Amino acid sequence: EAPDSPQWTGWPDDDARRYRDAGFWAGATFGDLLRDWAVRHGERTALVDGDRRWTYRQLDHAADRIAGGLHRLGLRRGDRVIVQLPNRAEFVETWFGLQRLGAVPVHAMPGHRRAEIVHLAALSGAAGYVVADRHTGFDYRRLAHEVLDARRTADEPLRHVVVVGDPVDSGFTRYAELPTDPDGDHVDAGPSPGDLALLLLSGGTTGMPKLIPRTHDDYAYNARVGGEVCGLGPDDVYLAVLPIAFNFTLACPGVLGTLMAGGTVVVAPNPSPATAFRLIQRERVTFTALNPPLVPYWFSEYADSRPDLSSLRFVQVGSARLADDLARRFTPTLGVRLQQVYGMAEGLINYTRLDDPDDLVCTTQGRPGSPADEVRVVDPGDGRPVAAGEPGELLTRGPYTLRGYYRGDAAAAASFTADGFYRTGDLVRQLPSGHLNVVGRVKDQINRGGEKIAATEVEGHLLAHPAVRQAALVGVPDEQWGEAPVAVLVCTQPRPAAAELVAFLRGRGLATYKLPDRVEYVDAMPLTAVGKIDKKALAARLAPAAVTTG
Ligand code: J2J
Repeated sequence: EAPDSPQWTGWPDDDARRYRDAGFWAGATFGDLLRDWAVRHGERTALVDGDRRWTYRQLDHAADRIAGGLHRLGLRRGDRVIVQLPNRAEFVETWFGLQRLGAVPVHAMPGHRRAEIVHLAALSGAAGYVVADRHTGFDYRRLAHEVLDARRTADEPLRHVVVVGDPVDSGFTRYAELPTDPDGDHVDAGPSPGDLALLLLSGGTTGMPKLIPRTHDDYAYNARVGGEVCGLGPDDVYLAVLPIAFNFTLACPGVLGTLMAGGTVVVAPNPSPATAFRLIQRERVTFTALNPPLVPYWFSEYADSRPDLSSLRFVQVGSARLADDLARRFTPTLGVRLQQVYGMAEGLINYTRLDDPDDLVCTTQGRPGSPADEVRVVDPGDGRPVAAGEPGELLTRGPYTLRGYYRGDAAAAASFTADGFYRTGDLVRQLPSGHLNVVGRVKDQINRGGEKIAATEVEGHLLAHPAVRQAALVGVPDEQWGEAPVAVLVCTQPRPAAAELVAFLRGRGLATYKLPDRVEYVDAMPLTAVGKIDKKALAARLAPAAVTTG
């Protein structure tokens, strides 16, 4: 699909021209880029997964093989393909194979279940689904069957499921046995740099999660900016600890930024610090990215096992607010420089710089990566700029920030100002240096240690229970996660037990991380002046010591 296709709103011509003229948009697709890297770095190691290693040339060949195989299967340029794989090399192969074909990966997370995948399939109109056989005790082939069934009579049904590993008797295509495409006829139909390259999942604010359209041009720039900020070169080795489909891990600068620099990507099979430390030592890893809940685990595992972390140049921490105290203890404890990253799948990525003074690194969430990133801090009520240094909602626009969601509705359009700024829903304070301090949120979202939960989505599922009259999902401070979801309910008598409600949500196919940690029952919800459930009041009531009424 071209950027101006009715599926999504691209950048206005003037801006697009500006971004191209300035060289931000380099005019290459990811398929082209991988070919170029293979020419330049052919025999260098691109990718490491356990004992398996890929040179750049081998990764390039793998992308051709996957593109050809998916093409023979019947997938075409522009088709959307849900990719739900753990941190394995096959994610990278598949991703570049899809890029070369011009098909569009839809980035699901390993934790997503029926509710999320069916929604993603419907919203994207996905024709394909690539899954692992099993991972962390969960059978993705069963999930694929459920999704296939749910989409059978849809206008845009799911047509192909590919299983990395063993499809057993599922009838799905085995990844290792994708058909070969000797003619290479997929190559003729390659995508253009302005085409849709991937769909990222939004954390969601209202209703169900939205899809974020990213083009080859804008996403490649996203990765390049990160690489420049971090000073990446061919000697860098990136360890993918967080889910590889996450924007942070893939492109900030992550996997793509590292490959762009001619470096090596190592995938961690699980996020434990013990695994990370083993791989850092074995592969001489130079940087990685973590979420805040992992930080205390790194501290304690480091104290226990005293690994050699001397190869690490820096560690990025982002996706939720890192407590100042943990930030300050980071370098003294691990002997490694810290970089805070405040980003969003919608675009803008802020980084503290590697040569920033300690105080900025420990107390801010960085500043925009690109000189072309525009930021405004406004009063969320009237949209007027706040006084310098005062908290307000962050609005942003730029060469890698979306201008509209994929197949977005009117509610989705409300996420943008008339002049194309994206409303982040985050409350920030901007320092004279340009660094941002994330101080809160105006969006109805809970950030569980980096995993985003759209309150309305879970509330919708709770309201489907026959005994639930009113439901509010509220974030409360949590020692381990920073914030955890609590369900506040008005129920009919006899009210259902918390365990029953959680089982009910699971039964509806909801990802585990969205399940409330606690259920509170009230007789009536506190209301705002306009009659909406007053979540601020609920949160205040729940935060200090939980008071249960009703
Ligand atoms: C406070 N809140 C933060 C931070 C994100 C890099 C890093 C993160 C993401 C990401 C990403 C935060 N302190 N350091 O995509 O490439 C919250 C904000 C933001 C939302 C975006 C990347 N870093 N956040 O987390 O799309 O509320 O992207 O708007 O998942 O996470 O969430 P998401």
